[in-house]
Amino acid sequence: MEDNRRFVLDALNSGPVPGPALAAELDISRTAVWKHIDALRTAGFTVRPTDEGYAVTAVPEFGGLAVAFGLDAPFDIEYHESIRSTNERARELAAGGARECVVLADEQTRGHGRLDRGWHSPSGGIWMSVLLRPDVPPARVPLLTLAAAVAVTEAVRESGTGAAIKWPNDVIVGEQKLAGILTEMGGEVDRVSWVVIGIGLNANVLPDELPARATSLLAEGGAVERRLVVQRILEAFDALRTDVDETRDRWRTHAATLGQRVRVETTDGVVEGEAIDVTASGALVVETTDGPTPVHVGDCEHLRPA
Ligand code: BT5
Repeated sequence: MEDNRRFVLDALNSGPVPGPALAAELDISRTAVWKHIDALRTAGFTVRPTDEGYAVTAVPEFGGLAVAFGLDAPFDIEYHESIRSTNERARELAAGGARECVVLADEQTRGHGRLDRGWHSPSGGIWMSVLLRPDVPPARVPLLTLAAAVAVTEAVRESGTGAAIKWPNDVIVGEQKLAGILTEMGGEVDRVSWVVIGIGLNANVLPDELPARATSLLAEGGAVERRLVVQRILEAFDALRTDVDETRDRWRTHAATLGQRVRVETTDGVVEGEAIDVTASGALVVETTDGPTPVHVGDCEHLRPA
């Protein structure tokens, strides 16, 4: 059923299609085709019968089918109006053996950041988790976080908001946080079984629903069509995720952190100096009085331009 629904969506995305042609292509009855069309209408699509067949004339602003319509990336979308946490759900799917997919929600009731910090997720945002089964060693996983940050930054810029990346996982406008990324993984010491990349992007959300030092696309440039922003993020991420060099290059281009004096709090203490680069495993290279020092995890504060 799901595959057929996706096929119908893809066919309609290429232009009007006659019902009998869809039925023949999928080897299903015309009543079954009609049920797919009816489901699209229930999901908020306007589908009109025309001389050339069924034509989509309006797409809902958000939702699983809305994002799948015209999406050029190989992810099935599981959509929830409200859920505790999309990362939690994606981990559950991973434990159940699911392959690559995306969990998307309009609202989260228990969204979280790193170290169990809370993540405000009111209705109107983009809260999503991408479940991956990458064939990479664990040391390569942080690079997927960087690829996600690049994808979010580029999608946001396309929608007209000048954003930049703050190492390791924030997308910022000025000094305010627009998006955060939380990567979780499971596997063995030398083998990754699954990776969940959680992306929280304050989209059509009022700033007074967010914590201090946070901003939203709504506040920066006005409301966006979330389905299009999600599509651009997933497409850019899919194109980048296996390309280490391209990810690093584009990350460097968008990074607000490089060239800044930074203070990074790590579990081994504080590292302070000029941020000069990012490594192939996603570590920030900080030029300290002891020379270039790679920092793998930590909370980074921008002090001032070096
Ligand atoms: C992050 O953590 O920035 C990662 C956030 C990941 C959220 C996504 S939403 C989809 C998926 N499902 C989840 O449950 N999570 C992921 P961290 O660097 O630890 O930053 C957390 C801090 O950001 C909090 O302590 C607050 O200070 C601040 N914060 C909370 N909600 C925010 C929001 N909506 N916008 C900006 N800042 C926020």
